[in-house]
Amino acid sequence: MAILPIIEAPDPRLRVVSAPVAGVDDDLRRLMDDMLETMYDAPGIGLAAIQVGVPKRVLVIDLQRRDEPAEEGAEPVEVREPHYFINPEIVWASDELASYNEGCLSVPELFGDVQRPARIRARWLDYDGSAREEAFDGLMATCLQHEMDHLEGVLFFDHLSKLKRDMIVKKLTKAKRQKLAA
Ligand code: GNR
Ligand code: NI
Repeated sequence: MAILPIIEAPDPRLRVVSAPVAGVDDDLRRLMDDMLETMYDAPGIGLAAIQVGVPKRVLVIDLQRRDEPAEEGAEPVEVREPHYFINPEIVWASDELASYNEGCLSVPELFGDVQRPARIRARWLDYDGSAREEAFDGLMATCLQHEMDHLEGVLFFDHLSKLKRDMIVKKLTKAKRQKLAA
């Protein structure tokens, strides 16, 4: 497994529309393993393939990951619950919306309240290529929609008011300029 560099905005690669995956094979599973390791290392709760420069409709999510407080003197116990989504589609979304203060590994240190459907039903291919369909709510619904936006080249701040979006883009552009000058 490998930790891959995460692309940060503004970068035109994050605006690419990712292509459907034709088949689930060992190469794709290796990519998903690397994405998961990259996400845990960052750390984040989700990662889309385009964030590591691969324009495929693949994403990973793990909301559970935390180091459990261990017994005195014992090693911390890692609790992992990875989810893999290939070619995900939303087949139903609630009219009811939920707001969450979202962040993004490609938009470091900046946050904004985004409104999205509170509940969704999604269809996708699993790690082994089998078809799945399930309903989600809470943070899982928010995170899955955030990741699926990445597959369309959409970032969370695209959902904010022009004023807030412009503020974030300005900060990102300044941070990038300082990085290039360093
Ligand atoms: O780690 C992440 N946290 C997060 C918090 C609120 C809403 C969405 C997210 S996803 C983000 C990781 C990321 O950038 N995924 O694309
Ligand atoms: Ni993101």
